Amino acid sequence: MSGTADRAGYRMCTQQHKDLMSRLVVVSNRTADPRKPAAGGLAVAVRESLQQTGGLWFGWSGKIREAADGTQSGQGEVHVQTAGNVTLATLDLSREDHDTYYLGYSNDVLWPVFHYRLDLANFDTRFAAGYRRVNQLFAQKLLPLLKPDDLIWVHDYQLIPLAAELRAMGCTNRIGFFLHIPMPPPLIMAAIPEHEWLMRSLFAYDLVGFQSEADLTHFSHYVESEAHAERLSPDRLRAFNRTLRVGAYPIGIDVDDFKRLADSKEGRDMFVRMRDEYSRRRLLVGVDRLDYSKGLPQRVHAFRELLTYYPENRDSATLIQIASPSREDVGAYDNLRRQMDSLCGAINGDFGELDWMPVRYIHRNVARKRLPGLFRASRVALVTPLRDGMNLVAKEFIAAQDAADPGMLVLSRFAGAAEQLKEALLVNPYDTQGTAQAIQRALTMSLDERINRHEALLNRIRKYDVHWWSSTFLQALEDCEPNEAAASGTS
Ligand code: ADQ
Repeated sequence: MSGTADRAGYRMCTQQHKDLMSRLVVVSNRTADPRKPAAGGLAVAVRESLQQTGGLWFGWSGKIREAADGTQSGQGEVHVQTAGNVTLATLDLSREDHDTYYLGYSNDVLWPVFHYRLDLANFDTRFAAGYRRVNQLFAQKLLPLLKPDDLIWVHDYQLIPLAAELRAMGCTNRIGFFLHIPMPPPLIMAAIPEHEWLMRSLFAYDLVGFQSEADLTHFSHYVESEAHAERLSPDRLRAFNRTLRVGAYPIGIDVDDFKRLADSKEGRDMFVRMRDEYSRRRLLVGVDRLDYSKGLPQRVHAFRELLTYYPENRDSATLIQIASPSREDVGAYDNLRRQMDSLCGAINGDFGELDWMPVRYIHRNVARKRLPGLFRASRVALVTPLRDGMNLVAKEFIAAQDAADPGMLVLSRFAGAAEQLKEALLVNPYDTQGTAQAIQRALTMSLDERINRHEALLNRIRKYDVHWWSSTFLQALEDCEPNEAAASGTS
């Protein structure tokens, strides 16, 4: 990873970043009030970076504005709100834009393809038009709010063409982009009818960051083979008359913050409740959004194999699988929900006893403050996505453990986190028997081995935490030379 910066380097970056004169402008599909406790890694990192410099956070309000006459006129007004030294600027979307940009292109084209699921993609041409229209709308509404030396940080797949749209309107600011989800190999990317436009759009940024070295390699291969990009140095590519800096910046968590949550009264109460409730059992845990990228059916199959081939786990091993509802208005998610209901029902029917249910499947949101106690009470975490940009649950599980008696992480080799978390038990989630063997190994691992592995994992997630991630990315963006062709755009 380009995480070559060591702890000293990280401190220097943070210090330099605090001294920045530039204002930070963050753009993401959704925003959040930075004064409220943040739920995920992105919100934590963005909140902290914004609070250091003061800044602007721009995105969709989450609201759909229906125009009385059915036209597009319901959208476009920017709502500005101040939250401490951060300004939140949001806009509503029309029904048509929401359905094509968000449900359509973002969630029914880019999400499946970037997670290698061509079979689930729906290449409807109206979606691409809506996606471009909303990125143009974002650019139009953002431009008047910008100051000349603002540093702009754009997040994720919903906003790939935003810099190209801004450049076309004359914006010359430094603009960075971070992709939170995987970058697929060139031939998978090439299945998207608009792939050339999308990848060319990325060259309107000054810096593009990926979660892993594998993602960075896929992007480099794509632009070298499809766009004849020239590699100027390990982190600089030239194509479309632009020089782009690229790097792998694996996102982390705020380890101390998560540990504090584990040690809070609620965290401890939850731990004691779970430990007492399952004192005769061995607890396994999975926490995910209910998404087909997370490999949930394969995980339940692997757990079934565990009970079949290692019968000593019957009447003992219990899997708590929390799967929060997600994108329920996209068809593929409905199928997954039905599949999970049936798989979990079958395993409980086939193996359950009057006083033991092998799987407790919870299809609801669980409050974040309850997670650390649940993680600490669990002997094993199953983080087995079929593809994942990073996966923060893997890191949260490590942070929540008791270092004197830690639980073990079973981690998919296809999660971005696997590049960093080598001391976890890495599995191929498609190989359900192999995964069952790894789970058995985790359940029977000696205390010494668990302690050693956990120590190495904890050190790594501490070194490359969320503060390292944001400060290293922003420092690299600051260091980018103003691009001679910045205003010419690439679209
Ligand atoms: P997500 O796909 O949402 O994020 P992930 O990184 O696992 O995936 O989780 C984000 C946060 O949501 C974590 O803090 C986790 O605790 C929380 N969470 C997940 N499921 C939950 C549940 N059922 N109940 C309560 N909380 C839950 C995208 C990419 C990832 C990447 C992140 C950050 O898909 O690969 O790691 O962005 O870049």
